[in-house]
Amino acid sequence: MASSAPVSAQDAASKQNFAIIQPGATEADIIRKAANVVSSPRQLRWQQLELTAFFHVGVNTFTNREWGTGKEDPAIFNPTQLDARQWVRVAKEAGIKQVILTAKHHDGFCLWPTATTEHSVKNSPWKNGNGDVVQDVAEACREYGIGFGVYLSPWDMNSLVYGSDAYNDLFVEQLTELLTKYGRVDEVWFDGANGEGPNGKKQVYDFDRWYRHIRKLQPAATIAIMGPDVRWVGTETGYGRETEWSVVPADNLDQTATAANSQQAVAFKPTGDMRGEVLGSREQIRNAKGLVWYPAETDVSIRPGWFYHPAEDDKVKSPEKLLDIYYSSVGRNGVLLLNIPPDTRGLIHESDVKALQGWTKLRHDTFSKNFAEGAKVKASGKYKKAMLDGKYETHFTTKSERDTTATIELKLKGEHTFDVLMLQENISVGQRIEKFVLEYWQEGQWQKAAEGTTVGYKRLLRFEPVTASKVRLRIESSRLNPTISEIGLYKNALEGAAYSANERE
Ligand code: FUL
Repeated sequence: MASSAPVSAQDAASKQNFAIIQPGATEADIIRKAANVVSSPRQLRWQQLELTAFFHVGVNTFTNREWGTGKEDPAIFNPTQLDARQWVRVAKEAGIKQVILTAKHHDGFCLWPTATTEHSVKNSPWKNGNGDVVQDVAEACREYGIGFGVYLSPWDMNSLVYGSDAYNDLFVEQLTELLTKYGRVDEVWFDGANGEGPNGKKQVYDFDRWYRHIRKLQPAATIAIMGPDVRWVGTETGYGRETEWSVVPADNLDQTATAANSQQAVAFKPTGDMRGEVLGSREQIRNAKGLVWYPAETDVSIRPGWFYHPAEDDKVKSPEKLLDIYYSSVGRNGVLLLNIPPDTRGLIHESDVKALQGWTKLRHDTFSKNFAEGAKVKASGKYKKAMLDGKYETHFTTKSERDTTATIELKLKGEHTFDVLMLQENISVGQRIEKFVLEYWQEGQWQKAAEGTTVGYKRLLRFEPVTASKVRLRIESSRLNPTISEIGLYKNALEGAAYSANERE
């Protein structure tokens, strides 16, 4: 008996992570197209990581600054006990699945012995100039079985060719080194800063060329932020949007690349304001010329700054704050990118380790028991059991595409107290749900526990604790037949955490 709704081979082949809207398309056509845009395989892999980390380290660690000048003496980079295995182990123990190292920040200092400049670890006393932080981190990631990514700042305050075509060539050489010498690279992270170089000139970045180069050398890597695969959530607070669509308008889709029908091609360049309150509502896609799957990454630092500063040792975010951030990033259809900056010893500081351990315990204590497990499911649709089979790839859906609402009733195994709802849509089919309500049965009637708008890859909602043996999820609005891959009910390990924080600014 089939207990799942697999995506048929034909469906899978015809589904893409973009759609072109022809002039004259009706609103209904556009909504249907939006509901059928899906994540690319590399985007799906990335989304399923849920937790990723940044390691910001470099000359700023030693000058106690957030941004350097490009004039630093490489000799100041001199960690006494640098141990990348400790960084990766600490991250892995916190449930982090991929890390991104600042191979070069805006100051231009390279953490690997590059042939492109003298401004690198090869001219620092650390390991007598024979050290390579990129290699150390890449190897530790392989050893611990987690993903590895690089941050390479386009802005370079040190390079004398910055502001000329030669800089674009130099940047390609730096990418070549990073993407060919260290094994598999899973993410390349470009931020948007574009300041002046040493000669006062600004650079016109040749992003198209860089993207093509990355696709050629590491086709599975996601290109984030100033890149086509992953979007900045619009704030550095760790708080995503309550309504977060992964399908957003893109009016600059390259029609030629798209016509070639190749997922390898980079068919669009990110533009537009990423800070808006909602980015992919019906109103926003109504006049779009194209649509793309462009999911949100939520970056935040565990400390006030991105780099290590001793004065911030007692300002590390608490386990409770990190839990709130977890609900508001991973729980809002995003991937969390949590920065954990190594200190001047070259170690993750004890304060950060302690906070991460506390956070991990809170998540474990909350999510290890799903009160929906083993429930009897009543729903007007197909593959009801798929919602509780622990497999993301299988999902419940309604009987036909026209059924854009659904009621899913769960008779729990006994009475339980819970205050967290977890929902997942199958994003290999598309993101569709627009409005849902969770109700529980008490005193002979249905009472509202929580309500929400979008779901996407994962939605976590907190509410005042309720005690019940019967709940129902009503999907009130969806762009096409909705899917639910998994459903969960949990009791928050943190008392009094039943609030929905909104601290985007
Ligand atoms: C920003 C940079 O300017 C910060 O220093 C930091 O690297 C952050 C993640 O991206 O644009």
